[in-house]
Amino acid sequence: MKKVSIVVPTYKEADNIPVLVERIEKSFFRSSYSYEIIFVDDNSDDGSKETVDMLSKLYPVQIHVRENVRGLSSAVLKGFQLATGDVYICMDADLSHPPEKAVQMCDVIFQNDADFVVGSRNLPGGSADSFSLYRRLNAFVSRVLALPLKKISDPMAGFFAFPAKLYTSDLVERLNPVGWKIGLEILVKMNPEKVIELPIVFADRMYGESKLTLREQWNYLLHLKRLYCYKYKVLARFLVFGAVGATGVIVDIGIQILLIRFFDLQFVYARIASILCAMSSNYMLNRFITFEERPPQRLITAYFSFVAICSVGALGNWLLSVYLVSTAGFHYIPATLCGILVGMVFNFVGSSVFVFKNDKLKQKQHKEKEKTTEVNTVDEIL
Ligand SMILES: Nc1nc2c(ncn2[C@@H]2O[C@H](COP(=O)(O)OP(=O)(O)OP(=O)(O)O)[C@@H](O)[C@H]2O)c(=O)[nH]1
Ligand SMILES: [Mg+2]
Repeated sequence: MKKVSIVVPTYKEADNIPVLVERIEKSFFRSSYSYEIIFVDDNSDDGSKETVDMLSKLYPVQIHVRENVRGLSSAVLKGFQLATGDVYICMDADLSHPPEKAVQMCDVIFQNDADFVVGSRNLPGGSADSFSLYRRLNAFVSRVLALPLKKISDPMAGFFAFPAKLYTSDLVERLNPVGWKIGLEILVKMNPEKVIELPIVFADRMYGESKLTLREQWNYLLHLKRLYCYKYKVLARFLVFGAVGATGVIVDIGIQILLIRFFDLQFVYARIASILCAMSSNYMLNRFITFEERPPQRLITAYFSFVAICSVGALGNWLLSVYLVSTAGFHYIPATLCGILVGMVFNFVGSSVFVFKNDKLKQKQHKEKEKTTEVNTVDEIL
């Protein structure tokens, strides 16, 4: 008999736990699978542990309470680490994911040889009708942004299953999630051959509060950036670097207008100030977005090397465009574009090599630190 491990991350879900266990038991009782449920709880202290301990006398359930770590993704990974089944399933505790679908997901894995099964809200037969307009719009934009990573209808899904044998130690090494979308992370990094989606009707949570916060939305963007850099490597990072550069142009022009119009500063000085502001904002954005997983050790030194590199890049940009116009007979617009491109490549390479160094050991340490300080819940953010 095949065994299924159902991993459920929980934070303050004591009221939902008994209902969830009952519904899983009921559907698996009629199936040809045995199961275990592993709750990974981040010290909710709301009776969840006592509830599961009591239920464990009747059902194959256990709870692992983490005292000092917080975070949905790392909780799910902890659950997979403890799992002993042939198939791993991840689902929410709040009954948004119909527990009855779990059996069907296993059937699809065993009978259709699927490598990954996703419970999708966006297929015919599935839905998330109870979502507010804001959440629907949010889900739509998030979905479109994730499309180039994996072509599935619901890349945001938190209800998914895969055969345990695909969860290799090599995969675990490469997982580095920020925020909530652990399913997408595993999908991109496992890169399973046969992905099958099943429609699910997503229900509003029954009890308890949502932990979806603005911070999570930001984490999602950061997560996408990481996955794009994982999949498309240097090209993705270069595009992010370019986007940061474009914001620098806006800062440069904006500050210049401000200083000249409202502070009556002479153009020469306004120019110095606005260029410095743009360089500083570029540095910060690159530090916290483009190269966010490679924080430099010495912030001030890194800042000055960034400014130095960008200054050389700007000089190169100027020299090349002037040369193209005066000597090579280019029109000034293509000449300027060539100058910008070459300057940007120079800045990017210089920043990657000298400012935000790709030191594997330090990145590993940073990743470990991130795992233990992950914050996801609303009460810690407010
Ligand atoms: N272990 C752990 N579980 C968490 C944490 N935050 C949320 N969860 C659980 O992860 C699952 C999804 O969280 P939800 O709050 O339901 O998030 P959501 O589904 O996006 O939002 P709503 O359904 O509107 O509440 C639930 O089972 C939560 O209890 C956390 O920090 N640690
Ligand atoms: Mg939920």
